[in-house]
Amino acid sequence: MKREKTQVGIIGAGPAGLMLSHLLARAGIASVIVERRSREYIEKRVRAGVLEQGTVQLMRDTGLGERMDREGLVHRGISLRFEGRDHRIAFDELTGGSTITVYGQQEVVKDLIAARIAAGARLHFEVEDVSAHDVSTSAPKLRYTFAGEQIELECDFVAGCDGFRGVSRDAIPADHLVRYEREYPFGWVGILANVAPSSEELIYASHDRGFALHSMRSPTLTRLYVQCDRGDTLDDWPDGRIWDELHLRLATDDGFALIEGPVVERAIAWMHSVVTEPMQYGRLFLAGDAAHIVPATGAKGLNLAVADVRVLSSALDSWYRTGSPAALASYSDTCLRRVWRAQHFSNWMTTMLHRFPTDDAFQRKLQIAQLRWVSSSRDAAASLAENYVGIAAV
Ligand code: RFL
Ligand code: PHB
Repeated sequence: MKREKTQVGIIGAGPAGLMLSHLLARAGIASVIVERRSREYIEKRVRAGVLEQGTVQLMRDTGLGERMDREGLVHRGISLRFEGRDHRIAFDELTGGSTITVYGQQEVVKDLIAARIAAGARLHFEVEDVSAHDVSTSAPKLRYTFAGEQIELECDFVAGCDGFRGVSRDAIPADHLVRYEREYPFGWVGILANVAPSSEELIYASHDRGFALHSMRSPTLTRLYVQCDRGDTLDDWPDGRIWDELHLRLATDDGFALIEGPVVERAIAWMHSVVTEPMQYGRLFLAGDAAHIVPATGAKGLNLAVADVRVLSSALDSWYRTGSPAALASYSDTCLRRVWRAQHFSNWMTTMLHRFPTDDAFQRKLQIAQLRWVSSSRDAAASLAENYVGIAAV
């Protein structure tokens, strides 16, 4: 077994792990990232699309803003579509100027990888059998196999940034963790179509047949989602059925025309909320989807991952600079305040916009009443807007 050393051992090269390594490097703290997938795989993984203002600003402030500012699409609002009409939520007017930016998660990941590699980072792809050890001592370790060689990496700290299906949580004794969870009885069939978006802004549609979302990645790439039943497979959703449902659910009284195009990517995502508390055990810190996931309706997952590692990098910086463990000790509580705000918002958006199998006609009337209120009361619309663009203080 070959022995290596670093200050912070990071499991996972998603947005959380890569951004953490980037922020630590700026503070002069060394890290090693171990990722089980290939670089090509993670750069192609199509996921989130919406960056909060704070995420955008962090990218800019840390030298990652150049391509995002050129190619990202700044949006000043979204549309809630129901009863055949659009109801615009004007983020900038309602929040004192805040906006969101549509820039694909895989683009953020590409930019982070390029920046890390240019800075000479130790970023290892296709690493196998990663496990964390001795995390309750002052000498935690990662063990893994890389290029056929078994490695033991001695660290000061371990960051579990390995997503929802990662292994870092396994290093925490079960009786130290509480898991809060809600499964929704539906998912989203998502497609990426090689065609210009049919609308300039995102459209969140609540229809008697279920939810649909019109989003985009660029002036020539449209991202679309339709609510499906839990347990459906992609075989249940040939392209024709997806387009038919999108046309029905996105229809308006004034003849909205959804433009079809070749489907270049398709996947199903289940709507699920999970929080594991606390987000720390000894010298192991969980960040991003490894600690919590939200249903995609609020567009919060990637933004929460970035917010976590921002808190973690500054707490580690404080420990290395002053020797004080205070900021590290409050990491979990600090993050969980934002996480639960985002959980509430994501749950609220999800229940307001989707059709549940148990919903009756009464429930649908309530849903429509709520949608009318959110889009007609300035205070209600401002609350949606404030949460969507990202709350600075929670
Ligand atoms: P990731 O991105 O899952 O990265 C974890 C990384 O760890 C690796 N890994 C391991 N490496 C080594 N050893 C192991 N044993 C490992 N196990 C796992 C994985 O290969 C991976 O590279 O987690 P991270 O960094 O916490 O980032 C979280 C985000 O990816 C996630 O929250 C968002 O994609 C959620 N999400 C959205 N978030 C937004 O903020 N805005 C959106 O608009 C938005 N839309 C979405 C979404 C997620 C979706 N899906 C597919 C669930 C839309 C969809 C459809
Ligand atoms: C996306 O563009 O992929 C997207 C946008 C908004 C969401 C979720 C996903 O709420």
